[in-house]
Amino acid sequence: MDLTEAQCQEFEDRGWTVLSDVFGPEEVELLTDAALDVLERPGPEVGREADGSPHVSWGMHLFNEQLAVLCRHENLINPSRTLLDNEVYVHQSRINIKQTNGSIVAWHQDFGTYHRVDGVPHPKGVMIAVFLDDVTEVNAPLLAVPGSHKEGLVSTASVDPSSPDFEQVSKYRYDITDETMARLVDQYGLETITASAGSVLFMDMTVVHGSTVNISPLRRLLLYVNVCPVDNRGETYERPEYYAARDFTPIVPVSSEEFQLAGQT
Ligand SMILES: O=C(O)CCC(=O)C(=O)O
Repeated sequence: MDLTEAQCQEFEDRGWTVLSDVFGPEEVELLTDAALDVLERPGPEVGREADGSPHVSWGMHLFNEQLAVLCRHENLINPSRTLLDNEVYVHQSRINIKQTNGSIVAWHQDFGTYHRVDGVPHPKGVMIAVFLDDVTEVNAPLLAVPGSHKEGLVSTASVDPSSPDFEQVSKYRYDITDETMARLVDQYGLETITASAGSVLFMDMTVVHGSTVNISPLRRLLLYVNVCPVDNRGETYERPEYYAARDFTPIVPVSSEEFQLAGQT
């Protein structure tokens, strides 16, 4: 599978494109089981809500073989290679679960931290999201500013004493100020990204995005795979590998058949 010219154009103009029915119900189930398993891990790669329930797990491809194979899946890698016009490596992967009362994700650009903390030089990379639940307007969809990738880096650093690893690497947050957000939304608008389970989002990693608290009873489980071209590697290694890659080997895509076989072993 690869992207059409229209999908590539949409990615370039708006900053993202969504493909539906990339994965079928059985594959979604396989991935959901794998993701829920990883979220049971004690950490430190698992981030938690105030009540102790998991909301994120970084570096899923390092802890689960099925999820590792997903990160090499042809349906993720071939479109990314087309969009970036190069071979790619996985800079970061994560599981994001927003259960009932799952908390907000502040406005940010993934590239903000990748650049300032991990030393990724250029704003070239794709944030891929694999939808494992149906996401509608009611269960806290991703919100994003179309066209904001054209602005380059617009986030600012602020000290975040509430960060669990404040003393190590997450002393700063790279959020978007209220003033910048107001200007961007005035200029470009703000949209929800809704899609059914099995869909895949390809988003430029400089797009400004975030999400609200999920007050619905409906779970929202997404897998994220952030890839960069192999000539745009992280050059500083302050954070553990589950946040930021050490392996820059170009990914060799695996077929859907190989992916399904991985689930049977
Ligand atoms: O899934 C979400 O609500 C946002 C996650 C996100 O933006 C991120 O992990 O960078």
